[in-house]
Amino acid sequence: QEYTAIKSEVVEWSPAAKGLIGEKLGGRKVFMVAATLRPETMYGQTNCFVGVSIKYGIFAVNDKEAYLCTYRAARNMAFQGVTEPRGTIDQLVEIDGSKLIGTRIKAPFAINPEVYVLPMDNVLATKGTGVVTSVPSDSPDDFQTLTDLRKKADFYKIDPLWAAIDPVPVISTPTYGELTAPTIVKQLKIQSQKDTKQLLEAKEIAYKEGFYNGTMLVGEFKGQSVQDAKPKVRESMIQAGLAFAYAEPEGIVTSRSG
Ligand code: ZZB
Repeated sequence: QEYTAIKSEVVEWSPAAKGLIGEKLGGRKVFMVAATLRPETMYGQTNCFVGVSIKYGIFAVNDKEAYLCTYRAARNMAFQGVTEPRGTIDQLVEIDGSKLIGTRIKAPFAINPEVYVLPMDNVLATKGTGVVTSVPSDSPDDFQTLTDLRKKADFYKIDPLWAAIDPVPVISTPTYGELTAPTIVKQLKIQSQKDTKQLLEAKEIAYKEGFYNGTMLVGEFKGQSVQDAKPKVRESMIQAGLAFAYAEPEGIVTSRSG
């Protein structure tokens, strides 16, 4: 499975993270790294998700940069030549996902340039980097999680301000309009992020509709089909130093084969 790894620079740590990290970064900039199959949707990022019971690390890439992701992802990256020298895994800090909530990060290429880190129940530690960038306009899981967080901010222990950005229309589809994911979630009468079976169905529909019938509403490739724009947005992000290729070794991808 070939993902695009998106680099979101940390702008301001949550108080819990700041206390833990202290002086351990050696002056490096930290980027949260999210694995995505849909680089063309990055214009519509509204927040970033982590699992509260997942353990993350901050790993040195070189003297200037460090990446925040799971240990498993850091090891894959090391062997894919992301770190210097190749194969190096240098963990500077270990940190629980719960401590990252409320951290403010840059959202590369997004219409909203800065977003907050929020909790999601269904983040898998065994897939991608364990960090998920949220695009509620086009991802049913993201839209439903954002909806849950807004309804029950106290329960999820978040400041409502962190979940305040509305879904941004970035792709239009003939069947579902400019907000494909919210429309599908409503049609399937999905109520919560716990409705995992219906969310899986919604995701399949949204993937197919977006890929085969979607048209870009924003960005450098506005007006082009998603099929044409997808590799171009990816390349553009890589050229800008805001993304890199990240492959998941075969045989351990948990939810989906395609
Ligand atoms: C942004 C995005 C925008 C995504 C979209 C999807 C969609 P899949 O399809 O199951 O192989 N993801 C990545 N890592 C994790 C994780 N550890 N736990 C849970 N979810 C994760 O998974 C690939 C997608 O699942 C990724 O692409 C990421 O969300 C999320 F408009 O990134 B995506 C219709 C989907 N639309």
